[in-house]
Amino acid sequence: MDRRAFLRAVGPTTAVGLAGCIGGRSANTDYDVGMGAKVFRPQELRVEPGTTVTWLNTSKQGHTVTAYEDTLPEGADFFASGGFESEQAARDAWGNSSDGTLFEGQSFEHTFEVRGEYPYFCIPHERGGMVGTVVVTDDPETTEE
Ligand SMILES: [Cu+2]
Repeated sequence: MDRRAFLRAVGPTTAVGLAGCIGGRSANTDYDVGMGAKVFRPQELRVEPGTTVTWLNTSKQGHTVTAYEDTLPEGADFFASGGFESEQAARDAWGNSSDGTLFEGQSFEHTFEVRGEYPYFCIPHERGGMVGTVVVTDDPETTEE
């Protein structure tokens, strides 16, 4: 068998195998920040302005994604799972009825337009250190500011 005939023979099989593999992976990795038992992974995410970030609860516990309102960049929108208008509203709603909780497999999205650092936390696990940061920068590949 010459090389071309060999490629024809194995080509389609290889392509199908790869496509299946990629498809399977994207189903599980179609998010930017995962939520573990008491942790956001990665803890710091760097993105360009205009990026929509997706959080996915990859654990069995319920979590929230709630911005620290006082430390948002100037002009930036507040964000919180449950769609609350303020950090206090999110805290109150969670305290009253666990509103805003993301259960296993549920996701939350927010689009970041304004450059700067966005610290956020999980209401039930804040004291356990479940906090994270989204950094919106023109140069997300660099970790130097
Ligand atoms: Cu949590």
